[in-house]
Amino acid sequence: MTTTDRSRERREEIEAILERKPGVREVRDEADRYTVVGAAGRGTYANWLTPVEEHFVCHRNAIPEIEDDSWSVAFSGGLAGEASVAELAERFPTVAVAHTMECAGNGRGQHEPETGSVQWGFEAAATAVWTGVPLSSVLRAFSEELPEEGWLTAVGGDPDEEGVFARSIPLEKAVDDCILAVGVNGRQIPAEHGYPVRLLVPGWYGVNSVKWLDELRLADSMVTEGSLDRPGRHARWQQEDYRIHPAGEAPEWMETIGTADTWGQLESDEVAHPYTFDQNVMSVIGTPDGEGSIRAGEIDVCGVAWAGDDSVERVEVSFTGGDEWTEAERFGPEYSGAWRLFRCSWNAEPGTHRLVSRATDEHGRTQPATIGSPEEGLDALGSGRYPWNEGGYAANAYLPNALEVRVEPDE
Ligand SMILES: Nc1nc2c(c(=O)[nH]1)N[C@H]1C(S)=C(S)[C@@H](COP(=O)(O)O)O[C@H]1N2
Ligand SMILES: [Mo]
Repeated sequence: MTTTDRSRERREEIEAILERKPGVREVRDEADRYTVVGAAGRGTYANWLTPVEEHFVCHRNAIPEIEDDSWSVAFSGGLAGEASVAELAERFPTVAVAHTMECAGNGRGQHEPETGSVQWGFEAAATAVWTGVPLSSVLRAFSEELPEEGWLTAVGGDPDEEGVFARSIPLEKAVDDCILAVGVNGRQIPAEHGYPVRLLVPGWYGVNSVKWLDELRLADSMVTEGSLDRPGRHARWQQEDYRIHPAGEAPEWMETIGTADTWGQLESDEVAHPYTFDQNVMSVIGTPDGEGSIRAGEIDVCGVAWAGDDSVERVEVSFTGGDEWTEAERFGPEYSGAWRLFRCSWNAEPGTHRLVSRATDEHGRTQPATIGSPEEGLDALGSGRYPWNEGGYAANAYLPNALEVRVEPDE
């Protein structure tokens, strides 16, 4: 397929998604390589549950045409066998997990100078309830004996021009809380979200939750070139893309790492170029939404905050662009891997105000105010800035997410 054909196909796919999902809008992708739509407005972040119509979509290849649940998942490496989706659903218990899906490129559009690819602001985040079967039960059933440690590689069924879409996660995470999902928010997973089955990795960046799951492989190491029994490239999406590295530095390929925690990797010397696994602490204000103006008086400022599989310990809101802070109250559902709602009351006086939120996770890590410069490299973290990185990954600075609110006198 030529680049123009691929480009036309992508445009058609995006148009069709926009028709099905009124709550999203297209996001700028410089290279036109991804199918990407994001939440259309801030209102999404004033609710705990994101309707599928407002849930962002992100993938690289065309949606594979899959007819029904006779689609099967193959097990390989330290696993053996094959199971159709219908069989999986019948054989294993049905469970549900709440998960905040966040693209590792969320906030990429806030890097200055600009990095390539999809220019997300904060709209590549959404929370849904995914239903399916526990991955731990499946792995136990399709292995002779599960080892204590290892890596599970998930391969997507989407045709990739140069190889496969494959991602590896530590076995420890796989058996802890991952599921093979067949449903979302009470209905069958729509095609663009991975029908008929996807891996769902609660609290980790979206890229780990492989859609249109085709194969699960258990091995001692994460995927490297030549480690799958398939033609083409295997390791691009694990070892090259989705790595946090300074401009001009090629990420070092690794077989295994000690800590998967993304922020932990950034802080330690073990991994020079962190992998994007669990999500960094983040928050977004949902209401007021900055559209139009509001009447002066006492109002509730409401939003969501998350920290991957860690919990959110504190949320603060500033009505003065970050000069003074008020502690917000966390409320609503509390699930590991999903965001929490926050609110605080604001006595809005006439004028224009800059509202911003910042969250702190259970390890005491607070969202930095800004993203650093390319020259600072990953050391920016030491001076309290989120590291500008060439792929624009895992950014969680709070000032770029500030919103302006116009308040009219209340007559
Ligand atoms: N097979 C496959 N799975 C994939 C992708 C892909 O390109 N192919 N994109 C990943 C990325 S980058 C993200 S952010 C999430 C987005 O999931 P969603 O479209 O359901 O929101 O899917 C992930 N799973
Ligand atoms: Mo993504």
